Amino acid sequence: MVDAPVGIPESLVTTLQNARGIAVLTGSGISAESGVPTFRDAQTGLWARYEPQELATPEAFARDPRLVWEWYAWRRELVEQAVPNPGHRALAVLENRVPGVVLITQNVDGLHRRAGSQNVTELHGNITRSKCSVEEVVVEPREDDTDVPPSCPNCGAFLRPDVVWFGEALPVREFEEALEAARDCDLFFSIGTSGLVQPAASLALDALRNGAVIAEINSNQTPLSPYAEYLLRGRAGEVLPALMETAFGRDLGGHGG
Ligand code: BV8
Repeated sequence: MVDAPVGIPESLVTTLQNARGIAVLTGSGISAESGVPTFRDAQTGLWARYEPQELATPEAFARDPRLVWEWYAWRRELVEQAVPNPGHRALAVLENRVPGVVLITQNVDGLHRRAGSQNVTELHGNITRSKCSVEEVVVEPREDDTDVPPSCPNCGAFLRPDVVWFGEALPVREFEEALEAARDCDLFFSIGTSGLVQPAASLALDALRNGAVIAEINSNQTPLSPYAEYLLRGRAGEVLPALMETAFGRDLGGHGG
């Protein structure tokens, strides 16, 4: 195990440059530097007294649809004000420089696509989309609908955020894509995730079982750390650009965001 608090290990650069297949799993830590609170940070202000796992459930929505809708409206506002950070942009560069990179995210903030990544698998949905809570189709509220939550224009049921709540199954196609990428890769990056939420957290071990090298980029230790060949301790917004620059040179090309 190579524990590189700041520097980028040469052998990781070589592995990155020669990798046959790369899979990347990101969590809320990669969006922290864009001002999007992680799940384990204390929620701020009004939401300080709620646990995300209490609000991000079908039961909470059934019990208090207004509270849950307002919590997501607050988070959606944060996400819409957020800007992709150098960590997101470095992953867009990686996708440009290495064919076939699969970016799997647990995040629902859409910042990877806004940073220029094209091939993004959103395991837990996307907070900027709404869907009918009965028909499960993605649909936006009518302009003049000021109810909280708003109603489905088709059937009148409550709308809900198009995210996967605790206790809900992940989207089948996305999870199969993620499993395939984890099993086919020879280099698996776990970036900014505490690795506590299943089944996303099992992807890294799937990769390991299939012979991949694990590289973890995180400001803290996680349950995955003991299995990682490379532990890059630090902020994704600093480590990822340094890694890409070392591996691919400075002219990283600009990316929108
Ligand atoms: C399912 C969308 C079954 C919603 C999310 C007991 C044991 C095992 C599993 C379970 C169990 N009991 C219940 C379960 C299952 C449950 C689960 O895993 N629970 C956990 C809490 C134990 N999982 C589920 O319910 C899943 N569904 O199992 O369904 C099923 C099957 C068939 C049919 C029906 C049902 C669904 C899980 C998805 C939940 N939805 N998000 C929303 O956003 O509101 S999960 C949500 O939390 C995120 O998407 C993300 O996945 C997770 C938070 O994790 P992280 O992203 O890792 O964030 P966290 O804050 O924890 O960590 C941040 C990390 O970044 C830290 O390590 C920190 O050090 C680091 N960091 C911070 N800053 C930086 C940084 N690193 C680098 N740079 C920085 N700057």
